[in-house]
Amino acid sequence: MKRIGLVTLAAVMAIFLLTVFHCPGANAGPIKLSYANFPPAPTFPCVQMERWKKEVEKRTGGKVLINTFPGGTLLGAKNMMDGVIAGQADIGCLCMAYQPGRFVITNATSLPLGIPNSLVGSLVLWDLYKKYKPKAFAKVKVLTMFTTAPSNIMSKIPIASLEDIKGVDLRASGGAAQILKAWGANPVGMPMPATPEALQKGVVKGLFSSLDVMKDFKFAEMCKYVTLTNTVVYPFAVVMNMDKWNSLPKDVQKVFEELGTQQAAWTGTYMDNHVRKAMNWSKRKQGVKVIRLKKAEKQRWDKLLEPITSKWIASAEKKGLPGKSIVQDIKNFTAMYSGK
Ligand code: 3IO
Repeated sequence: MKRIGLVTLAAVMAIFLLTVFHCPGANAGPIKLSYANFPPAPTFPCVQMERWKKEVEKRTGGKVLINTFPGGTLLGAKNMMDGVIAGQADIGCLCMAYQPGRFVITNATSLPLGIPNSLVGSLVLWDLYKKYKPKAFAKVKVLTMFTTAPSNIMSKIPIASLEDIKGVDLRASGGAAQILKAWGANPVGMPMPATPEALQKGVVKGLFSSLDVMKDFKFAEMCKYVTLTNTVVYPFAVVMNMDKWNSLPKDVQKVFEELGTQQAAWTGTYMDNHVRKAMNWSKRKQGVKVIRLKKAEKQRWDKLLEPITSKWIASAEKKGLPGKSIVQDIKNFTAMYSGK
């Protein structure tokens, strides 16, 4: 009798343990997802990441927990896409300008087409992605996209004319680098997190990007001049490992899907406000001088950008892409979201 009781007890315990540890859903904890980002925590790609994390955790009622990795601690600027595809991180945020040949369609938002701010840029980019579903993203689930505010020149030396900018080493990537080249500067390509050291060592005399970085990377301490050009944005994507995405319950997928457009708009609005704050701080606390190009000078600068878009269309069509309609769509979406 005693032996049968022990055997029964052991069997009951075995069934209990199997149920607890092998039946997903019965007693499974929250779904944990890692989210990698390349720049430091205080910068806008990471600020939007923390906001997305908070929204997801709230909207799923704690069913999903997001573990964030800012500052390139899990994946860096250039291996973000491949790292997410390989599953080294579940989610990753990347700047498409760092691999211009890889993200041809979405990088067309970096053509000089007059995107006026980050909110409009982000909505335009997200619509462009949804319309064309570029092959470059076939292996991942795209959660959202957004752009920076338009780029301006931040430099250690004052730049007020084409003569001033000629041959000057300035850091920029992707489409923004093409703009600098057209103006006669010497564009030096590198991801944003490498820029503080390049400025410190004097490898570059400045950079061409959105002005949030004057404060968030403290560039105002080294770059005492800002030449306003408000030309071209940098496009970003947040991508998720496809198998991980497919493993998510339907209700969680729905929360992520609903956040796509909302997150693009939130990030755009955050960026536009933050650029204003960063410039107020730069002027008041860092004595940064803002240079506005004289009207005739601005016309010379604009003129040099004219061939860029038609050249891009020709090269896109050569690759079998509908270059002309991509550009037209960016213009139309921009007019629509600018209220024109
Ligand atoms: C950017 C990248 C990382 C952190 C803050 C940032 N603000 C603007 C950018 C745009 C960008 O990727 C670049 O390289 O200029």
